[in-house]
Amino acid sequence: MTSYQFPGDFLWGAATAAYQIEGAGIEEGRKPSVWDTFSATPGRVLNGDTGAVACDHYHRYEEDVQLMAQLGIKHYRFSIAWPRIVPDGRGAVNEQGVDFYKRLVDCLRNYDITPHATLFHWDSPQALEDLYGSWQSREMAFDYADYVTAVVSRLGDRITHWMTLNEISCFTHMGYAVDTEPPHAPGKRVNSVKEVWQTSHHALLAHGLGCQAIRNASPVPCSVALVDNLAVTIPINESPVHVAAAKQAFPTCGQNGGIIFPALTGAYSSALLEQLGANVPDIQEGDLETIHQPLDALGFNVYSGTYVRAADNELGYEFLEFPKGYPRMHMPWLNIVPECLYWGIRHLSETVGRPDLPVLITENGCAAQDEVNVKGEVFDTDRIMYLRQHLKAAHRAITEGYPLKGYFLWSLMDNFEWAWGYDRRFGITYIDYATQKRIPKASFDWYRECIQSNQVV
Ligand code: GCO
Repeated sequence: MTSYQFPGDFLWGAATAAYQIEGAGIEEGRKPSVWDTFSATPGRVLNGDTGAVACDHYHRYEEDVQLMAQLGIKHYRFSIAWPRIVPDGRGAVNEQGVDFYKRLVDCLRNYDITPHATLFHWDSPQALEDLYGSWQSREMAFDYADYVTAVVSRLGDRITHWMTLNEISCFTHMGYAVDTEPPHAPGKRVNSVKEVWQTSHHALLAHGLGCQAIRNASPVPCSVALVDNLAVTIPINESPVHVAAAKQAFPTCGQNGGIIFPALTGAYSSALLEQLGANVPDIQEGDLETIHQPLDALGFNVYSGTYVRAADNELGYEFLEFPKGYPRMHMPWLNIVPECLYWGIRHLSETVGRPDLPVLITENGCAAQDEVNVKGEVFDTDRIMYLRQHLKAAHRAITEGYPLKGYFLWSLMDNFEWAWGYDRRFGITYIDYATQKRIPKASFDWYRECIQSNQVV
């Protein structure tokens, strides 16, 4: 019998992000982010939903921290909203915004829950979009670093686990797409593939400068991580030829070669550079050194993967389409491929070449079509199925010696799912948005049980 027992020091947590849960859009000095503008623009977000109220976490954080305590997590990943701290993007600091995070973190610590703060989860100040087009400008990286200094010098006595940026590919490549409608803020279409890669290059620079800013501003030693949603290539079966094909395909899958490679190795992958040709972004002297900062961990957000097989072609591999009817959760891209978690970690070690770097799963979870039954309960057995399979893949990674140290479930509660608004629920706690009532789902109880027994149940 296999027991899916985890190591004694494994970190169990849950994750959220500011714009998705806080609400209080214009309160206490906060000014609009690009997501406020984007969601207020007709046709951008499903049903015209916005994050103006969201889960009203800004006012209900104590109740939400109690929920975390009930769940038994000892680690909580949340994000800090740049437009709360530096409402104009640069310049004056809004101390009232800082105070909110002081209250939140003090409350977490009262319950013995360690805060892990993401410094940027997509809600950049609208003022900087108006000033210079956000990530289109190199200046964004420097303004970000100043904002980071403002945060860490004020909260560094309370927070020692920092994450710089969340999913660079999403807020750059999905926000400025060239030939498809950008589904994410700022929703601006640029003219060339090169310009898109320029936005992610600026974000990488922000990450590098941000790491330096954190270490300079922190009053105590702290841990610094990047959070990336690397695209995971999965061998159609684990015979050596397909494993080799999955490794070969990894740098050109998604944006891997131009994001995770420079961040963790100091160079864009040569396979990607070759593919991009004239569309390689402008890289100034010293940029790659700045981007390639020492990290204490890599945060890995993982939901799905792409199957690959060995092929008799120039590349030696081919990406496989999902067949019609492949099982998926409640998003078009959420194909159920639980091995993605294992293979992503293995690629970080073997393909990117960083077996030394501790990995935290900073997001894993799924949307389901949750319904509250007549007894007021939510039986999301589909979500439990999804999560259980992914935790088994996590267990496999640890058993084989890969440096996986913790897991943050996405998400603690239903929230504003970006362009999908409130239509898609990723929480293990149901939110009744009309009343703001929190209803723990069956998956909440399941996860509590896993945490308590330190194994997959
Ligand atoms: C991320 C996303 C989250 C999403 C989640 C589900 O960091 O991956 O930004 O905020 O809500 O991934 O799509």
